[in-house]
Amino acid sequence: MARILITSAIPYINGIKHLGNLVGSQLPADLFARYSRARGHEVMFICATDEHGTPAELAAAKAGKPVEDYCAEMHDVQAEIARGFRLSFDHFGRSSSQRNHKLTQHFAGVLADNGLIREVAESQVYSIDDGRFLPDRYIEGTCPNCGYTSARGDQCDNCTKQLDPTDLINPHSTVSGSTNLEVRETKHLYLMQRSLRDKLEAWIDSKHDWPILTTSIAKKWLNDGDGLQDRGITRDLHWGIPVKRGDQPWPGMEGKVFYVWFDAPIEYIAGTAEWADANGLGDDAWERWWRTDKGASDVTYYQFMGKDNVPFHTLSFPATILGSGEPWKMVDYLKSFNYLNYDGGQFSTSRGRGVFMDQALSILPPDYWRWWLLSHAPESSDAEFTWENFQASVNKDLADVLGNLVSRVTKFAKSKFGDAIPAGGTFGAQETALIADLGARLRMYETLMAQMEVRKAAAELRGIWVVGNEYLQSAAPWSVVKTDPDQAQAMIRLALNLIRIYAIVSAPFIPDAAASMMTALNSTDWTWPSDVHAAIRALPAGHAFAVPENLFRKITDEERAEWQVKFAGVRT
Ligand code: B3M
Ligand code: ZN
Repeated sequence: MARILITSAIPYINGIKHLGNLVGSQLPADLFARYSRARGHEVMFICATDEHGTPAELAAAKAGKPVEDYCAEMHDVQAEIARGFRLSFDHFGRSSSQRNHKLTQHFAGVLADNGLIREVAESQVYSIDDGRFLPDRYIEGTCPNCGYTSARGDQCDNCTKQLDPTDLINPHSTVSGSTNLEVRETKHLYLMQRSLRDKLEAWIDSKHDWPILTTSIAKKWLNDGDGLQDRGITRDLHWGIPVKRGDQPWPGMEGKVFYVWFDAPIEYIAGTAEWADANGLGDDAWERWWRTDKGASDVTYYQFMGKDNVPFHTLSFPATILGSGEPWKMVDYLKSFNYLNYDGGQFSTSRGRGVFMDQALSILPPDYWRWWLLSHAPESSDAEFTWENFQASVNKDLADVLGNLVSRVTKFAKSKFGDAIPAGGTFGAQETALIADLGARLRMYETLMAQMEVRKAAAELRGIWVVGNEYLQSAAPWSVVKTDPDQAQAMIRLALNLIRIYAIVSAPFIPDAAASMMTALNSTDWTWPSDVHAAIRALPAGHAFAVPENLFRKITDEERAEWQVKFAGVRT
């Protein structure tokens, strides 16, 4: 039994995420957490909402709510949707927690003590009428590059050029619309990442087994000309973690907060402390996952995220940890994902294009989405959601292959042999061959799951379902029962046990269907079928079972057409 720490990138608080966000971090992390638990490992699976920065403040202002209230409400909304998708976090924390305040201020303090923080004087746009600086999305104006009139302070959405607020022509405040702006000097703290470059490189180079996507992004930012810059870790904002040096005030930094990307990854640690607090446990309970001097040296730590988050997790966050000089657990394996596109374009939060998590659950149960998303995870390249593909996968894989096997076997068994597993006959050549095939496929499935090869593992699982169907097709107990009822009983005994094995191994992908299958089989024994010979005989003759409700329904062509229109958003 190993100890496995798993974190998913923490979703921004400002709105409900779409399916592309889900499949890029939280869902595959959940798959791996469920699988690891099923194999008997001790798992700590942490996620949280990312509550700071300009997106949170602006979304709250748009909703007409104080930012604290907005974040508290949206946290509950996201937590509820996560439960709806059966995401099995041990804790879903909040980056605005007191735990994160304390830890973030602690890290800034030790980094300063270690000489890794410097103060930089900068020019920033200040709004006289609003009485505040206007960073990032707080300012809009005309793009100096393309003339687009709604370019933001950090980027032009039209031509994608990265901008500085001071670059904008005719700028105005997005808070008040005021054009009464001036450039003022302000001071910020910078983390001196450059001086940690060699340490970071050595650390990245020691990760021989990382996916190419992860390593190539890390290396690009490490080596590209101006890749590894010292980085501003403070902002002139109201909402956020106040800049302090440990628990001491930081002279000259009054009224400033830490930059959202400085505190967000620290929330992985703080979220585990929140978990301990929520369960009435002491500090040692979370420190044994995070402090290598307190038991975490035997933890293996896995992170899951979309590719756009990789630089922050391979360079910035490790710079914080390495720079602290303290014995914190660092990531062992970083699984990153490409993008999921939507029906010939991109998912777009601002244009409402694509399927969002709440909408998905309003039309179909979570297993349907989990199966499609995981079996099409954007691993080696970007992937695309189309309604045709979704309909085909659900109807074929789930309804025809798995669902049909379960309903056919249980209904036939009940009608011919009653409510208990029949006792007649013995396994013959066909059964022996199936058991051998199943064993080999299960070992392959385990290997792929351990390697987090999500798509390939899904394909192998589908293969495991298919061999059961092929067996039934050729063994044909429904015909054999007429000539050799004992042999038909042996086949059905095997098939009912096969359903239990399918429930256990499928549960990481489709937990609800797996639970229904186990309930129908009247079993609570979720022991992993490492020994297929034993597992195929686990439910003995005489064991009662029931016919479950239909596990999966098919998606009709009419539904597909209707949803295609409904989720198209406003195309431009
Ligand atoms: N909230 C970005 C995102 O949701 C950011 C991730 C933080 S991980 C520490 O994609
Ligand atoms: Zn532009």
